[in-house]
Amino acid sequence: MPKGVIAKPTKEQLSWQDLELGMFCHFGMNTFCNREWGDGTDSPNKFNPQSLDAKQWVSIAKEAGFKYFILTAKHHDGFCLWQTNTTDYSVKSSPWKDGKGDVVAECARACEELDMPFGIYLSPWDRHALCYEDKEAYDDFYCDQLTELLTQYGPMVEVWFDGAGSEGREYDWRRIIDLVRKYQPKAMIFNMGAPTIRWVGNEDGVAPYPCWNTATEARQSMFTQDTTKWLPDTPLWLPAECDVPIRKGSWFWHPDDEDSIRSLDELMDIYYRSVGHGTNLLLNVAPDDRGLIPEADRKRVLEFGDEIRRRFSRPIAKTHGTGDILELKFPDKTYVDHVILMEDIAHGERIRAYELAAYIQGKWRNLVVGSAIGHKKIDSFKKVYTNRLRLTVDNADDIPLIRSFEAFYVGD
Ligand code: FUL
Repeated sequence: MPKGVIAKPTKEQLSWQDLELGMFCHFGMNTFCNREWGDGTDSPNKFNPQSLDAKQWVSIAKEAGFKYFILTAKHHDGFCLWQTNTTDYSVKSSPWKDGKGDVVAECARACEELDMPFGIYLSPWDRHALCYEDKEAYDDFYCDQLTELLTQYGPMVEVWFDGAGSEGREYDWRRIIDLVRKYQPKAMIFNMGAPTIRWVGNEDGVAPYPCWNTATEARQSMFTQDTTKWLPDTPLWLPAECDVPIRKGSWFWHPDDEDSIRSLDELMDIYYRSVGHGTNLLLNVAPDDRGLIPEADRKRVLEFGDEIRRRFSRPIAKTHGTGDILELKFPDKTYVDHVILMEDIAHGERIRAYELAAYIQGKWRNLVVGSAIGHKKIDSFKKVYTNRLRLTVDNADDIPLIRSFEAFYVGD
């Protein structure tokens, strides 16, 4: 077995990978204008959610089993959801709460109350700010906005830097990243500058397989095949995050398009191909113009959480161990149709090839041939009746460390 230098995660990356499931929340001027990308000219008068309740948003996330929550503090239209001193184009100029409201503060408070890690999205591309044309002036402006967000709203789990609209544009990433490191050293940095997590490269919520935890590049946005230019101190351990909206084709709420809400089967398929491929899944659920998550989305998100729990909260048996071969035995023969494997990635991603087999009528029958395990691999197969399963690692960069090997019977 070759023993080279194996990349390892930081302890913050490790805990972030354990979160697995996050809720993304796109809310802002677009919510009131039936748009996905405002051009920055919509009047702040339009922003007036009559019943905004961030606690409802975060409670839904909590109840469904999501483990972090990310809000669009500013989207491409430049409208700021917090009481910023950098521009008038914000909640301050809106009729909502007589200009005294602060959506970022309400989300941060709800997250704190419900013990939900909180993060923000701050679009680098800004279609409102006049200074956007002046690179240096805009870098100052953006850094000021980021500083406000990083210093006034408590601990952050993640800062989401969206590459969309910024193709070909350079920002002062050194300065931006240093701000995150200074004020929120534990926060994950998404895909730009010196990221600690990378974009999976699509907006379908799915990762390829294998999706290794190490990478030296990732796609910048949906609008270019180019990869982002990262700073030299970007770590090699760079787990992927899969983002996807619950309503097909839209990140913001639009009236009368409940039909676009993904079915439970579609969401489960996404789950298998994101979390089940060892990445995190960030599912977007958008509040409407009342400032509430609509009932239809709420229902689907809760069904999704229930289904994950129904399938995977009660293993038939589980074990862990070290070495190339690990067996999982049950007291009695039973049906099995899923296995969940986790590597102890604190020591790096070591396994490169593995097989799963079941002992049936006196013989080992092969069920699965795989490559990466990493943080997690969910394998589903046609049900077998057995009392023994076996994991064989065929290729690894160092001694395999299996954090958990669990078997399930999910049924139809
Ligand atoms: C994209 C943006 O253009 C979308 O509006 C959305 O914010 C998505 C998460 O990222 O690149």
